[in-house]
Order: sequence, then structure tokens, then C-alpha cells
Amino acid sequence: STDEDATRSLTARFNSVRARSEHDCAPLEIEDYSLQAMPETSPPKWHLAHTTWFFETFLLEPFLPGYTPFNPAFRYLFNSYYNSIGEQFSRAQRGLLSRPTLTEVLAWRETVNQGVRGLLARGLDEEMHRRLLIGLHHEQQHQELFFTDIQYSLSCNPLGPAYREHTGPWLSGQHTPPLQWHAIPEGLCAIGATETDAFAFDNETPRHRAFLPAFELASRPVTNGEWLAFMADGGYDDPALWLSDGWTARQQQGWQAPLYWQQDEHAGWQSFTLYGMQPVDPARPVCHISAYEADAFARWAGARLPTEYEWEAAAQHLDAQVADGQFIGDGHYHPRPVRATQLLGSVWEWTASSYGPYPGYQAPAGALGEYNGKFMCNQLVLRGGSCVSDADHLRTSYRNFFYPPDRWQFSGLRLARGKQP
Ligand code: AVJ
Ligand code: FE
Repeated sequence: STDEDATRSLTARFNSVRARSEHDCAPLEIEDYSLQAMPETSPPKWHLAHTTWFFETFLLEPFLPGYTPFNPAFRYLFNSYYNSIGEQFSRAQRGLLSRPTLTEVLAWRETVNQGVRGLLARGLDEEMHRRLLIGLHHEQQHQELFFTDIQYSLSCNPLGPAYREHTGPWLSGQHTPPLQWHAIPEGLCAIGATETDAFAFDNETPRHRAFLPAFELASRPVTNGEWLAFMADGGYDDPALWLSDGWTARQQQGWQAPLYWQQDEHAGWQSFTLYGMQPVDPARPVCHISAYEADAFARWAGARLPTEYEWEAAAQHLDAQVADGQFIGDGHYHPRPVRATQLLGSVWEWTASSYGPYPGYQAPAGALGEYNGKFMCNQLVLRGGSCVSDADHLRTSYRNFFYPPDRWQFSGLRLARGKQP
């Protein structure tokens, strides 16, 4: 029956998302599982455990008859930020969790997997189905964070260990396609998730209309080659180009180049990647920049950052397809050289928009209502997805968000032109 088909495909999806977290850890050494190099990042073992905590807390405890938590202490250790669930273990100390061991965490994962499969076999009501989808998308978010976090941790080791070895030449030698501008006419556009989307986070709702003046959006992200020109032109040393908070951050942190870039006397600019140190390829999109750097670059280029509304309206206008972008399924854990026209994938793109509630937004009831809503302050929206995002996790209405100085994500930029809306 259709119900059985739906259950079978949901179970397959659950199995594959869960298996991928473990698959992504396969290149790690045991010593890597507890690394936490800054308070904003989490160790691999914590990601494996926290995503499991999510399914246990929101699905198994309330809905699977007779389920008792694998270990009550894990409720505290691997809870992240849900006030209504209680105390949280200090985020900055996640790297100190030498116990539970990886073996115990993997056993917990297996127990929870069996529980969820059991629940699926019994059949899900609407609320359970909604929570299962949130759990899967939550795990996919943490899979992306796993990559950016482990890259940061490995970069702090003077030996510069690679997550994976790269074979073949890194420099593409590719000529960068000239920047073109998509002209988007003025008009009313509909922003946010649609009813027909299989899944969307609450922060993408409600869909609502907004009037946008005409604007132009660049056909591709900014490249490393263009970033090198900005650097050579003194972009990092000209306060006139920078927002006030941006200049303060640049001064305090001594930014002279994107995160992970180092100048080698002989070989020129190199960058630490998931493949270890590699030459900076001018043809690839620039990444690991803060919103402040993105904004300064745009001003230097005589342009500006798009708003998130402009980005989404352009995606609709151009009929951008998620399938066309570079995502994790590509198997290359770094942005590939830019193509003449690309909107989705490869690098997240900083927008000029504050991460806030859409008009009419209502956070869901209970602890899951804290998932997105409580972060709607002091962060900026990024759009598009990256080389380590999963394609089936994304939509053109997807809103990622980070603090303006954050640089450890695969964050880049795309230019816009036209009167500031
Ligand atoms: C959307 C990536 C900013 O990092 O906290 C993970 C994703 N939300 N668990 C984050 C998330 C809950 C979120 N970001
Ligand atoms: Fe989380």
C-alpha cells in the first residue's frame, strides 16, 4: 500500500542519514573525536551523540511505549540549548568529554536507530512524522558542522593533518568566467517556504509577499582571484571600505586574508583545507570570510551584498535548481572552480539581512520552538548551501545564519547592484 511505501522510503532515508554521520567519521583517528579548538565548534563525538539525543528526546521518549533513556546523564551532556528541557552542559567544554567513549556513543546510536525503526514499523502520526523530519534535517545540519569543525581543529595542529588526501592537481588552471549581471525587474515577490515543500524549517515561514525594486545579481560568487586583487589593492588596510564593527574586528584579530590563508615565501598564497595545505586557486570561490570582509569587498567592488529577499527572488526568477549545485554528493570537500552561472551550492553566501522573524512568524510550541526562533538576534542570513551541505537538505527558501565575524563555515559572497531596498 501507499502507507507501506511511504514507511519504507522514510526508513531508507533515516538509515542513510544516520549512516552518513558515521561514514563521514571514517577518515578520523580516535584522537580526533574529542577535539574542540574553539567554543563555537564541537568535537565529532559530540555531534554523533547530540544528533542521537535529539531523536531520543523528541521521538522515542514521548512516543515509543516502554522506551527508557539509554543513559539519563546523556540528557544533560548532549542537550544543546533547549531551555525548556533543562540545564545544559557548557558548550565550550564539549572537548573535555573523554567519557562516554566513542564505543558507548556508537552503541547509543544503534539503540536509538533500532527504536526509531521500531516506531516507523508501528506507524507514525502527523506529529511523529514532523519530528522525524526535523531530526533528519537536524542531523544533516550537524553533518555540515562536523566538516567545518574538524577542519578548524585540524588547522590548529602545526603538522596540518588532512581529513582526506587529495589526488591530482589542485590548481585548475581554469579561466574564470566573466562576471555577468542578472537583471531582476521590480515587483511583488513571494518569500518563504511553499505548502508543497516536503520539509521546511519554521524560520522559512510564513510565506509572504514583499515589494522589491529592480536590482542586479551577479551570475556567480566572488573568486579567490578577485579576492587577491582586493588584497593587493589594500582592501584590508582601508577603513573607508569597512563597517565600523568590521574594522574593529579586523583590527583586533589582525585579519589580512581569509581564515586559513598563509603566504609562503616561495609558493605564494596557500590555504588550509580538508585536504591539508593547498595552493589558493584563483578560479575557486573565495570562502572562510566573515560578513564584515564580504561587505568591505562589495564596497570596494562598487557593489553591495544582496538582501536575502533579493537572493530568493532571483532564485525564483532564474528557476535555480538545487540539483545544479555542488554539494556533498559531489565528493569534493572544497568549493570547485566557479561556473559561468551558479546560484546554489559550493559556498554559503552572506547577505545583508539580519536573521529575524518573517512577518507573522510563530515559533512552534514547546522545546522545538526554540530551535530557530531564539537565535533571531545579532546574526546575518546566508543563502545557497555549500560543498559540504546535503542537496536533499536544502531549498531556495533555506535560511542559514551565523554571527558576522564567523569565518569557519564555507562562507563566501555574491555581489548585487542597484538601489538598497
Ligand atoms: C543553522 C547552522 C546556525 O549551528 O546551531 C544545529 C544549526 N540548529 N542544531 C547551528 C543547528 C540546531 C544551526 N545553524
Ligand atoms: Fe543541534
